[in-house]
Amino acid sequence: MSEFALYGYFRSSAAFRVRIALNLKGIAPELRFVHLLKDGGQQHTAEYRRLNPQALIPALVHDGHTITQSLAIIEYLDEIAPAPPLLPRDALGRARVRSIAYAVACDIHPVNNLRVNQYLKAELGADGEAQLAWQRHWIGLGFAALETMLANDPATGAFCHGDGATIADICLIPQMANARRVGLDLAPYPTLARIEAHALAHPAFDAAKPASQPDAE
Ligand SMILES: N[C@@H](CCC(=O)N[C@@H](CS)C(=O)NCC(=O)O)C(=O)O
Repeated sequence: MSEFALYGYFRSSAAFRVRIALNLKGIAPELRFVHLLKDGGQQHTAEYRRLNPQALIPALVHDGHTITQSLAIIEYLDEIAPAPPLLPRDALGRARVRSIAYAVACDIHPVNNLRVNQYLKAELGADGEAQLAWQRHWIGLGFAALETMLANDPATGAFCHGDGATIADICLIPQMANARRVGLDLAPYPTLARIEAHALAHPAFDAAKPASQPDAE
């Protein structure tokens, strides 16, 4: 029998992505908690760095093999457990879904990460409000583009691409949670908000929410 262990933190949106994918696939991993703030950040311990030299979560261990990077983990899960599929069958559909997912995972999320905020504070003197303004700026810029991409495309359905959940939704919904946490006004993004409401009605998304995790504070 396969064994999975997920290293995560309730508030991490990258771990949130992997939790959604695991739930959609019906895989219940052992949960191992890495507190990103306690003890100077448990992601920096030598023990965790042996798993992920990037000192970032999530990491998934499957039968002794460690995988890092949420999208690599999610595509791996999609390959070993193909139902339900998290990518469309057609090449153009897959490209569209990846464009949406990467807009979040490669362009919005990295500049708002904890270590970026810590650098802004320690090296550039940005206080709490300045950090929030930074995050709202970069999320808003990315969301404006995503709103245009999704609102004007007939391929958009109840989810980002048609009526089934894909990696686009898996990236978007955790980023919406981050946007709320930093107080971004979501009124300019009605399509994103509609997709979020639809996704969160799905048990796989709902159960993956930060507040529902055993390590939630
Ligand atoms: N591209 C990575 C991003 C991982 C990432 O940035 N994780 C954050 C939590 S959402 C983290 O571990 N931050 C710790 C830090 O910044 O020190 C992925 O998709 O897995």
